[in-house]
Amino acid sequence: MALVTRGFRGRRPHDPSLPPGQYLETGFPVLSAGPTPRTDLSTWTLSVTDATGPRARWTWPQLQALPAEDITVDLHCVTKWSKLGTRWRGVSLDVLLDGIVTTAPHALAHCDGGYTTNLPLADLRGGKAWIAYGYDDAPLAPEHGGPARLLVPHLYLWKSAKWVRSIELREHDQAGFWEQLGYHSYGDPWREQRYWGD
Ligand SMILES: Nc1nc2c(c(=O)[nH]1)N[C@H]1C(S)=C(S)[C@@H](COP(=O)(O)O)O[C@H]1N2
Ligand SMILES: [Mo]
Repeated sequence: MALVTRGFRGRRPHDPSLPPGQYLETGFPVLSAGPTPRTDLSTWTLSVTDATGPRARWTWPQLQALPAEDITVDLHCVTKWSKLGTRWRGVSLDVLLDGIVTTAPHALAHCDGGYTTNLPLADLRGGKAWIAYGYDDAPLAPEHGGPARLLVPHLYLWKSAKWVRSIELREHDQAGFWEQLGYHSYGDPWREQRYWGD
């Protein structure tokens, strides 16, 4: 019996909550392409724009006044770590996009510091994406994107733009920072869409 047990050691079944090629991370690594920007909350705004200009804009107090949700989700980074059951607080993009009529099928998120990432607008809707400003019952730390970041947990974590300041609605797709450098345009961790051609 002991021999049989030993034979299976080290071949534990793959955790079904881990996408292919991912390993479990218990810390919370910080991955930033540049320095952490600091923005004064008194001048901070979040905007939705399109080709015609600004469509909606919220100051920090206005964002705080919108209905918020507590979200528990798994994070999957393209560098292969996944962190399960992370707890966030934020406003659903459904709330922010409510009433904005557009034919634009694409979105490009813009951040303090210049980082960008592109997503189909449909992936920001339907209860799949948030502007998150809380993590683990505390304000979101600056290194993790505070005061507020995009949280799109069904895609690789590079799509969850930290320090997000505007969502541009676009008729034509435009590759963001990592997407221009060879990372996949969509980035579904369950289909292992890491790089161009995956
Ligand atoms: N503005 C901005 N957002 C960003 C990044 C960045 O460099 N700048 N890095 C992305 C990448 S590659 C990852 S994996 C996650 C990391 O989030 P974390 O630092 O909170 O773990 O943020 C994403 N959002
Ligand atoms: Mo990443």
